[in-house]
Amino acid sequence: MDDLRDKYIQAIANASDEAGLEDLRVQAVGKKGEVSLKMRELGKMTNEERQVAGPALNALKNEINSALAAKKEALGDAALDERLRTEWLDVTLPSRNIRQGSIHPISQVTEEVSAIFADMGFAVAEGPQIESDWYNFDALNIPGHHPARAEMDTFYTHRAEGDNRPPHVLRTHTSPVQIRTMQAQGAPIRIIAPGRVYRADYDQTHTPMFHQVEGLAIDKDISMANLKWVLEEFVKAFFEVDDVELRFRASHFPFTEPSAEVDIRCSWEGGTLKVGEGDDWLEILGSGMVHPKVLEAGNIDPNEYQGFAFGVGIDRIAMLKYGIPDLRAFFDSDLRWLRHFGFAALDAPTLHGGLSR
Ligand code: 2NL
Repeated sequence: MDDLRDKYIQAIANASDEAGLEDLRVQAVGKKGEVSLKMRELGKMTNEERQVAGPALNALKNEINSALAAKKEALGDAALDERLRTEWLDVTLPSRNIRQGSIHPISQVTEEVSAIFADMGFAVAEGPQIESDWYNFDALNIPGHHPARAEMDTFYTHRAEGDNRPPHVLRTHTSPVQIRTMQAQGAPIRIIAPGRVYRADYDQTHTPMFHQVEGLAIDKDISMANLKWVLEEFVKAFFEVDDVELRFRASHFPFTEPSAEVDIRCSWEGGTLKVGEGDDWLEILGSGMVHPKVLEAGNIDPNEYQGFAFGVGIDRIAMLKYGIPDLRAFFDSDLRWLRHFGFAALDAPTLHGGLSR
């Protein structure tokens, strides 16, 4: 027994990995191991012999098991120490290889628009993409029977069976964010609400998810003149030109009165867009003075306050500014396309540092 003990305690001490240790366990105390075989011999012994050999064999088995467990833990610690020694990474080092990822043009343009409006005192507001029909429609003066509801190609969610409340919708515009801001903050307000919007439409110029930015300014003496100045500043800064001519065309939206669509003077000479020169007009946004009923839905008194609002398609102005020919490529996640049209990851757009370079 002393020979067995010396042999295995020594071998366990010398084991260099967990696989070798497991082999030793099988050899010593496994079902057919040496200690186990010795224990089977107990049956052939006399009572006196067994009373001595039994406890001694049990003690030996326990001693070997303890040695195995202790060595296994030591080997595990050593393996972890080795991993910690070889796999460490200094996270305080400056980053390298930042060219591997790029900023999507839609993210870039959203940041550019936010920087421009931040400079004019507008905050960025956000809200849910799944909305009640009240926030998406009723609050915006689009009642249940209104044709605009049908025209919007709205995605509806399902209610549980027997639940007769109106279904939620995927927001068809970011206007609900502005209603929520009116209710939560009250007047005065200067916000833009950029984000994803949804309409069930898919062809060359429409995707079922796209991006919009709306703007809202409410105060005691806001007029169309303020709208015109803000939009002129926006278009000049966004297209990075010194001068631009805007054309306001009378239009109609349920949520503004009066309403105007805005075109900018441009040329398409040689197939590339030049903003601010030429004889063409490019429609880029819709706008107007917030309808009194919409102010009321936001708990703002229309006798005390007025405001202007506008909406721009982010995907569309991104295509125009960066010469991106196909809308659907925005959402293909094609790495070659992303590398070609993407922006440097650490190059945040600012008015002083340059929006796009
Ligand atoms: C378009 C037209 C527009 C608005 C959006 C708005 C929001 C509130 C109140 C009043 Cl809360 N108006 N938004 C106003 C006019 C036009 O978008 O053609 N967008 C691409």
